[in-house]
Amino acid sequence: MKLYFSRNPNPRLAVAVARHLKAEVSFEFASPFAPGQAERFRSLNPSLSLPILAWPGGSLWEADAIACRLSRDAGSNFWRGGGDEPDMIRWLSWGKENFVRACDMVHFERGTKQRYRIGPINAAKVEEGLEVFGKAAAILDAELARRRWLVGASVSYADFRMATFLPFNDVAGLPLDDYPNLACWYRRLEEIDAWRDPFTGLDAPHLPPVERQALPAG
Ligand SMILES: N[C@@H](CCC(=O)N[C@@H](CS)C(=O)NCC(=O)O)C(=O)O
Repeated sequence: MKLYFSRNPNPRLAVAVARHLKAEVSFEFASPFAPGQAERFRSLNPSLSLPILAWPGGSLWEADAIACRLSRDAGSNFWRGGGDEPDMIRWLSWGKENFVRACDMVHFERGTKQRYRIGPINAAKVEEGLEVFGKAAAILDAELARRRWLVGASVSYADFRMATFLPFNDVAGLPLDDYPNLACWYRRLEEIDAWRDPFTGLDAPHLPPVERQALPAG
């Protein structure tokens, strides 16, 4: 199987999962939105977004689905099964609507839009994102005061998914350190090689830089 990826947040997440699980996949950098590339990828994912997992005669897109597939293939409980599965699904579902969405909103304005020169930062959108972030981060911080990981006693896909945008916080500037338990949890994640540097040894161009003046102050 082949995992098509870029260095952007959701494909980064899928690469980190594959590496954490030591999945039997090959990795190929892709750029389906680049001129001339769409036709090659449309049959693999009609929306053209990454990550995409492909094999002769089939494909799967969406980082969550790919994580589920790779975890099953590896015989791992990284994607929780059994009694822990509802708890994991709870965090995936809540995260997408709350914490991950908030991180995405702010990162899109301060990161993606600036990298790809698709418009000035919309301050109202950043404010809105920071407000959602504040509420969600407080909930996670209280939860992580009582536990090291979101589900059970070891890291799971719920932790990786929740953290999708945090490796990009140099440009997003989310106030993670205002939430000490959350910040501690993220430091624990960064101790995992596959999370900290999923792209080691892979051939993939770096993301376009964000101009200094677009970075959050401080
Ligand atoms: N819901 C999708 C989101 C996928 C997505 O938004 N992918 C973006 C990167 S974060 C993309 O394909 N960007 C073009 C690229 O990276 O070349 C998932 O979880 O996989």
